[in-house]
Amino acid sequence: MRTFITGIAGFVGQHLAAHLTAEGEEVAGLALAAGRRPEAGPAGVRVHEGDVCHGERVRALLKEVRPDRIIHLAARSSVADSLRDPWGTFAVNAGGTVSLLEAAAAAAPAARILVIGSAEAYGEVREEELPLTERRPLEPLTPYGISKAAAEQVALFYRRARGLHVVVARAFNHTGPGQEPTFVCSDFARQIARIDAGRERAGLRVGDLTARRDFLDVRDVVRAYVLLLEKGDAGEVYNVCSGKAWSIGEILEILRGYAGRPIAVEADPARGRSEDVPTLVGSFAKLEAATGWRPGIPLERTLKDLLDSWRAVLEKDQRR
Ligand code: A2R
Repeated sequence: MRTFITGIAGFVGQHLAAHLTAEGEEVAGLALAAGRRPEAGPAGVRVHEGDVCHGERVRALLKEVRPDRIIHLAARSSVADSLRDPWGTFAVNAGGTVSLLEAAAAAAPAARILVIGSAEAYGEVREEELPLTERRPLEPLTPYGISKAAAEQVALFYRRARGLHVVVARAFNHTGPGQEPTFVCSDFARQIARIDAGRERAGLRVGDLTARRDFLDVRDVVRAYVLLLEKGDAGEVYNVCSGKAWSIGEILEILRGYAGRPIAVEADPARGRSEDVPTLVGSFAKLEAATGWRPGIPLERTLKDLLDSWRAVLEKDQRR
């Protein structure tokens, strides 16, 4: 079985490549030429450089790799960035999905394909609508959410009109070792590791702590993605979530509990987000019914592993 992963050098891409190679699968992928860590990935993984929006390049790569499965992770993944550069986010997230699926229709029409949507596409939801099921209409509030809602529609179009075997994963928040510190859990963990190591004297800077999110461990997420490729129905959308909401403040307290010293907290208005959605929590009943998947790793362990991974990064830096 050969799997082609777009966005393979990103956070989820690296975990996914590691998961698949550990299962003995053949893995190839696409990373931005100018992107970070284009060489990343476990041994035996073939990483090709290119932009997912360049249809000809993607088509040529699919012809060369001849994948049985494609997982489309390449994206501008930050809500905050999407507010600064809505067009860039839309071009990559929606346009890149068109580009990939056009290429797949021409060069890998029999491949099973998973397109990654986002819970940000649900928009502002009322308490009584929680936990969200896939039937809840999408009313995105941010350029990122809009771009992901569009990517889903693109995926469903290629199923309907071109007969591709496309499944959509609607991913809620996820975190774990290797996540960029532009995301809140990783930001807090990195700051705590730096304060603990005496590299930072100021307190831990935080934005809005009230938003409530449904967090999964990235290792549970990649397991869900592979199961969806194997068992998901084409043309269907599946929430990938834990079913539990954690406030950002609760996450902060768990991480502070792992610190080696008391950690002062300072409010940083620059870390707040004006267009934020107050609460997102989903139901994974449809995913479980289709695949048997359930979340396996408790958030406390995920956060501990994340903090330990930042500690290891700092130690490595210090030894240089
Ligand atoms: O922006 P970079 O240099 O970090 O590269 C990102 C890459 N990427 C692209 N690849 C090919 N062509 C493009 N035009 C393009 N633009 C961005 O996609 C990065 O290596 C990867 C996405 O990885 P992360 O930003 O680490 O996101 P993560 O957490 O792995 O999320 C995977 C998927 C995304 O579709 C998210 O929107 C969704 O799950 O939550």
